[in-house]
Amino acid sequence: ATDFGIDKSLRALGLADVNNGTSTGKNFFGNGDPVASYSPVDGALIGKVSTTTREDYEKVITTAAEGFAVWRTMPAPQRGEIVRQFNDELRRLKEPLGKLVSYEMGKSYQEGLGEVQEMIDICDFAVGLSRQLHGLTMHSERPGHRMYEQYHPLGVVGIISAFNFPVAVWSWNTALAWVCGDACIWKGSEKTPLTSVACQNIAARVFAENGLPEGISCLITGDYTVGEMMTRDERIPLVSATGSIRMGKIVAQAVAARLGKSLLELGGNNAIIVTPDADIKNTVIGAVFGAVGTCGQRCTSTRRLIVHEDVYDKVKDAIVAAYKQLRIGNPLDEKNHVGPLIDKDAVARYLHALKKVEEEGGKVLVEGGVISGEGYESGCYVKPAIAEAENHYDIVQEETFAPVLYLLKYSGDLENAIRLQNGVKQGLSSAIMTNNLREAERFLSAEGSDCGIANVNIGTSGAEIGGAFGGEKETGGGRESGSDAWKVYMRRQTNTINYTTELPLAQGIKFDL
Ligand code: UN1
Repeated sequence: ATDFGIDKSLRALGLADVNNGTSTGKNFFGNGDPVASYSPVDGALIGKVSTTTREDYEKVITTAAEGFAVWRTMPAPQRGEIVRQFNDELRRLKEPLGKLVSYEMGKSYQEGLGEVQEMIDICDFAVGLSRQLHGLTMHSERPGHRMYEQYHPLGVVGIISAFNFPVAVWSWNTALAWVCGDACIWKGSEKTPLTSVACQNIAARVFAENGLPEGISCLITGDYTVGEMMTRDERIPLVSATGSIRMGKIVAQAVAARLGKSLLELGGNNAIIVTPDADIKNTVIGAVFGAVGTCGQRCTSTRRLIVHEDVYDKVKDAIVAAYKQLRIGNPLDEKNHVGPLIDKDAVARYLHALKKVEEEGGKVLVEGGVISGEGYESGCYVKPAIAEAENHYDIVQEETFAPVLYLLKYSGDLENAIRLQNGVKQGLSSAIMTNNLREAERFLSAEGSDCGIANVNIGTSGAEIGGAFGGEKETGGGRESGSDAWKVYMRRQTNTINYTTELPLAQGIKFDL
């Protein structure tokens, strides 16, 4: 794969030897069978990464625990300084890393760069946060007593991330966990193992240059059985998992069985409500990017468009016309909007959704299908499709990780649209397009959207790192990234100090000896 500078990027990321070889990366023990990474862009083998055996895992967890013992005693602002250095490396390597993300995962180069930008942003955020891990002080009910709370590092944190954001989601977790004083063990997706090794190499270098133990950042590789080693391991107080609802339920149960904490960021079934007062031009931009960006493989992708009958035909025509302009092809070629799906299984699920929506009575407006011929040899390129459907269809109730957009019609009051929008099991992201203040505020009110993210006059995807990211219901309830999401990576301790010569009991209890 010499086109588009892939080899050069691999070299810049220290991955030159992975070309058809086996890489273990830095500080990463892997003696299991190697997993091969094939690019969905051109079907080529990019490299192989060894997987983690049970024995390897024991070494990793020991190394991580040793790393944690040192790291937790370092003042938080000094930990922030390490994250700042890590971020310098990300800035320096933004292009090669963005390119590798694009090549290994299939999203457009612009989106690959955008993903690395999210890493840079969260690191900036984490550096500032390293001086702001604040607790509260309280007034004690007893004289001569002081009460306050403080946040301590939690321990070794497990991170399970998905193929669709192979680097950003790790960094949302790890940048915060690091300034909070935790060591991290990351299991990236087995579909994108090379981006994981690239990130691990950067982190390992920064820790080594600062004379810090390697175990503060660890990587494990493999399928769900490797993830299970972490979810069942009581030495891991927190498991943060991003992926499907099916996976999340398994993780949650395994972690809960040992009373550990889990942070879940699972599927979405995100809708944009388009009211009669919507700006149609902006609606088209928001909806089309939301539905076809990352080839519909974001957890925030727009799956449903809930349009008022008064503007339905206008919106429908404008969106269908916009889809005709879409260029599908090699995502490294910046003239293309849409790259491939991750693999052939994803293509099969996409085709199933198209078949199912018709079987349930839907009407296809923009025909889908797999694209073949020159430039499309990987078999993973598909046409973004649109179908008119109804919210209660089984297939509409599901999250299909592909560029299939369902057009739903509502009539009457906004309440009807909100009912449809909330009428799914998932609760991640939502949006309304309207210039009507009353409608916008109702959508954001307690009787409005039930999602973790609710936007006005922008689409459902592309959240900034500064806000807490996550959703309700089957999306899992976790919050990552900005706001006060850092608190989950620390343990809170309430301290009461008596500086008198007496020992009065709380609640006025008398206990005379
Ligand atoms: C994901 O798809 O798992 O809001 C994360 C967005 C991105 C993150 C998506 N910032 O679309």
